[in-house]
Amino acid sequence: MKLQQFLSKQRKQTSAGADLPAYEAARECYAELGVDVDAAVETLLGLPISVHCWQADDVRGLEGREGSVDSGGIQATGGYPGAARSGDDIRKDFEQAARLIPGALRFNLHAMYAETDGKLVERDELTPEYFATWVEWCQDNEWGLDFNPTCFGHRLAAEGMTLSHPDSAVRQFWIRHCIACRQIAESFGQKLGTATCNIWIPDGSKDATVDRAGPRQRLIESLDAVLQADLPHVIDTVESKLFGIGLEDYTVGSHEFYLLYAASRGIGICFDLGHYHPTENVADKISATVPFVTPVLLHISRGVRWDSDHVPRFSDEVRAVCDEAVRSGQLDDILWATDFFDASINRVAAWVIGVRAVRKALLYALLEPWKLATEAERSGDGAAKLALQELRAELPFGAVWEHACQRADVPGGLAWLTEIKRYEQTVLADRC
Ligand code: RNT
Ligand code: ZN
Repeated sequence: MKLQQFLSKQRKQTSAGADLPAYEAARECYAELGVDVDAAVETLLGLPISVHCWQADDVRGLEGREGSVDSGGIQATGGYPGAARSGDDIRKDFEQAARLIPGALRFNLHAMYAETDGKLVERDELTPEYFATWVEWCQDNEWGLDFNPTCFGHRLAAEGMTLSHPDSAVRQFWIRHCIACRQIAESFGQKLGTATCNIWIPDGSKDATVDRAGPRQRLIESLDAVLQADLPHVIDTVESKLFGIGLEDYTVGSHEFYLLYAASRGIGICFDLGHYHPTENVADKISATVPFVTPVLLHISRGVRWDSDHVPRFSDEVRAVCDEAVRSGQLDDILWATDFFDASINRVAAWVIGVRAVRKALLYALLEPWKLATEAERSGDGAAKLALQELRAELPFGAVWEHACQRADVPGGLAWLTEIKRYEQTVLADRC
């Protein structure tokens, strides 16, 4: 069968809503294992995922810079046509993506997406007014809005140092920028609930670093200065990284550094799935962290070799993170966000695939026969526990996912891809 034929058949199936008996059967099947499917779907659709704006335009931002941003190893590769060229394009693209993603959403902006009407505004002079259109748009769509200082892609970040820079004038610039960003996040929070303000910096060095303590000491002082004001609507988080291209030997904001900084200052931590050793288990960090540091903000991404930002999939790793988050019983202390960029495929589709994969993995976790498995584990029946984990792959998960999509009024199966193709032909094709 040709792909086109398959897609049109998919569309018919979905609009007919013919999956109800399948859902009923799935509900019974899970109920036998002690899982309440209706409750799982309810929880699933209520958990907000904060979707990053920077997938739409290959992390270019709206400051009028040429080319993509590569400082700190952030580099989108690929030349697929149709990248967003303006705030309006990004909004339009995300509206299309959101129509195809089930469940509650938030939007996540970087400071370099300020809309200044052509005026040059330095990053340390940004104020909430430059984000007014974003705020109104989120209000209209009932999405929350999150924020990030942009400490890369700037002449004062060109040496690979920002908040830990040895030159106090450079450091002060980035401190002022981060303070401005917290104020902007506070203004978002006042209008839309709360807003995360997540700090990631590219600081590090390429080779044979001899002063590892100095930059870290300076980073502590800078962060303390940034966090001085008490802003009730801001959720502050700090994000570590293992290395960046050109910063292979040393990262100032390493995992240990930020985890301990967050614990000592009572702020949150951000775990980005692409920022650890390839065999390091991010899922295991959740239960080790939440007793001490909350919230845990998760940047769902997919590391492939040296790139930390491929489109997430319904992978073992993402499923394990979702499993651990659900098992922790502390979903209120865990915040979901995405962070990836792929310029080699349709960018709106990349958003849809990545965010749907996270939502799917969350559903998979919420449907785990966890009570039975813990019972087996506690009674020392390791074989039963293992068998139950294996059984998960045989359960009628697809029927529940299809139902969740219908509940959220978005297409199931591959039917969403038809919408993307239509959008590509009618909107993206006109962009150059
Ligand atoms: C960078 C971090 C950060 C983001 C960027 C844009 O490696 O993951 O979270 O701000 O990806
Ligand atoms: Zn990230």
